[in-house]
Amino acid sequence: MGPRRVLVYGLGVSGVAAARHLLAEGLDVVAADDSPGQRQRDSATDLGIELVVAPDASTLAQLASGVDEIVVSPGVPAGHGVFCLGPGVRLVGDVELAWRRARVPMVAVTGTNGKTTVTTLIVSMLVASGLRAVAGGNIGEPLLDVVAGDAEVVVAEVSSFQLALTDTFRPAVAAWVNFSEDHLDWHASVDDYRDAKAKVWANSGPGDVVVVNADDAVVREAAAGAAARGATVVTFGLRDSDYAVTDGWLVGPGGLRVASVQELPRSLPHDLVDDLCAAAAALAAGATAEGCRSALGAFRGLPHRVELVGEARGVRFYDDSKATTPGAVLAALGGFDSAVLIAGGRNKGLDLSVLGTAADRLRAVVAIGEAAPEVMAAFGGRTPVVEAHSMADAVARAAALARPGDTVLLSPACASFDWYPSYAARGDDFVRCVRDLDTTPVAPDSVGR
Ligand code: UMA
Repeated sequence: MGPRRVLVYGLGVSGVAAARHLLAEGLDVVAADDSPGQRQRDSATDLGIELVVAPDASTLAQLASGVDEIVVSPGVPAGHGVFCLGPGVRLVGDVELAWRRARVPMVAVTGTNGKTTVTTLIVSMLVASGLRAVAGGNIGEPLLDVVAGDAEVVVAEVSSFQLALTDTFRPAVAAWVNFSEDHLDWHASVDDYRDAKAKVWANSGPGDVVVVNADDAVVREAAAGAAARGATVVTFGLRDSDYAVTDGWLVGPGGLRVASVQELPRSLPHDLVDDLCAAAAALAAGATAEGCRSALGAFRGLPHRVELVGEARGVRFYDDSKATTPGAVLAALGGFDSAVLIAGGRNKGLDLSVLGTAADRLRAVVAIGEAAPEVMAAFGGRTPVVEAHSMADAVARAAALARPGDTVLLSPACASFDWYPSYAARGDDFVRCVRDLDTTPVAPDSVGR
């Protein structure tokens, strides 16, 4: 018998979905939220459930003692009181709840960078192969809603926050795109973050496929456990992997030609790695090589991810506002020989000094936002660095520093919340400022090249 009364902590997108599904199953649901806005209050009213606002420790303990399980929203951080209630309290996340209800094969994708792109590609590859595939999870649509739909294959983008609260989650195919430091404002340590990610393979065994970045030591090491339990390991990477680039082709096991690099609208190094990962996962989940090829040929990238947004006097401007970690910035810079980097914002507790390792690819750096001093220190002496106090100022300074043939790249390594409500708003502002420079509009078929 499942639990009869459940507390849903956090009434955002995933909390509302969890409450709705549990109510429909006949459970008693109560919600708690530390800072509910009108939307959360309206949701509670619509659902007909009690909403407890910002419970203190004793109210929370009392609430917990009256429920069988607590559904914790992914945004509730590791240090929150809900994680200190003691061993008698069962905590669960929405991904685990969705998994318990899933009736069709599931593909999971995790990683520090690129997981939304890979998830999107896998769905397109499966759909182009004639399968009804639907994406859910961190990408936006609550996974509980997706598993309740009519998909033949569910492709779940899963974050470390979501994985931390899984237990029996066992996707048939699970890809771990890459690992680098992130979310240290949520996780207690980088080891805690890695351990949460590794839960994507915690239950993988015979019959399951784990898709492994061959060039990432952390990912490789975690895969060893899954391999020892009998899971099939499939590797991807630019070279020396089951899926790799050979003679200008994306090639799979047995010389399977998936797509020619020339026919891809995007072919920066990190694009190709994402493509290889997606093809490996999609083929393991029932896609055809032709389906993969057609999806890759049509994929022009997602907004704010190394997106070409303008050109002026021989300088190309790229919006990579989604890059909120140094790892993402280094991956993006790997595609350019000479760039002016605009970086900074609100640091998520990460070590920004590693940005300095890309100094030889950089003409100059424009530091922005709260983390500007850390960005400046990362390049101290090795690269010219200036500070800008608005996006317009940053774009104007970057344009002045760039020479014909250079790239200006907004790739902040930080969250946007010091200046903007979201990374998307930051990217949109960058694009506006670039357009104000009187740049040449970019033809769609040149995006991301
Ligand atoms: N809340 C509390 N206490 C807290 C923190 C939050 O009560 O300590 C409440 C907030 O007041 C709010 C609610 O919880 O009412 C918000 O819940 P949430 O932050 O868990 O977010 P959801 O709206 O449920 O959205 C979540 C994911 N959000 C996070 O992981 C932070 C969404 O990923 C996901 O798309 C959605 O579920 C559907 O599955 C977003 C994200 O930023 C896009 N993900 C991170 C990323 O990609 O880097 C991991």
